[in-house]
Amino acid sequence: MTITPTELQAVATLAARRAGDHVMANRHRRSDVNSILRTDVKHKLDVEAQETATAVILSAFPDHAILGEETSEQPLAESDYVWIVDPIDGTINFFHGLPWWCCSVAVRYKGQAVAGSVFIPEMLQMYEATSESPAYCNGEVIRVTTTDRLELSMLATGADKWDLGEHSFRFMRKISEMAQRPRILGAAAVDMCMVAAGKLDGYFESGIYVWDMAAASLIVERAGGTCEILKAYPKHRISFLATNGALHAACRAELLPMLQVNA
Ligand code: LIP
Repeated sequence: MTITPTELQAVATLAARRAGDHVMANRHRRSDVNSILRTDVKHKLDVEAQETATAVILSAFPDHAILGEETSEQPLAESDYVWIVDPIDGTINFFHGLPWWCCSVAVRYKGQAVAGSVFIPEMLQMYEATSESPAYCNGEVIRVTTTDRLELSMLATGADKWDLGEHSFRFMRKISEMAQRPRILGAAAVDMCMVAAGKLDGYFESGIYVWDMAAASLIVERAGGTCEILKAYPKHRISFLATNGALHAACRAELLPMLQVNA
């Protein structure tokens, strides 16, 4: 690899920040959507923020590939470097005015995560990591918790966008039984950054997308935690677990069998 992780990190951070700044400057347009679905919104600012991040990435690395939430159906350019962009993770939160959303930019080299940045504009927090660095929040090194008792843990989960029925409720019930307190906060990458920063002990969702976790999973791992795709589905959809490491085996043992029966 000729480009260093630090160089890639700088561009990831700039792309996430510019995307977030664009959304913040247009917060008055939070109802400005292309369509409203039963469990999702297609937001104009999602599209614009992805264009903003893409412009930053391509001006630095014109021949790199970009997988973005808003353009995930398009073919990828041929490159060893693949950037993965979630322009607004937590779109529904943003739409309702809840500040728990972020802009996430990651880059993989030959399939391995090399750098990732998650910008949470309304909290003024920038989370970053490379494959060779610790994880940082606003330049300060962060670490996961040392909680090793599931019944004393705080675990975040989410409502699967495509299946709000019994499938989702089974997992929510299970997380509630496992943790001291469960939380459903609505933005996977923000939740994972909280795991990295030692504010949550773990996070699980039965159905998210690779762009929801690409940057934040590297940040969790570099903060000492453990991340795992428990199950993969077509079109970049996954069941995903991120923990402080100490709780990983216990969480996995509870959740994985449920996924095996839920084809
Ligand atoms: C969202 C996730 C959230 C999950 C939603 C959705 P988006 O991402 O961050 O945790 O519950 O189903 O995937 O669509 O706002 O980028």
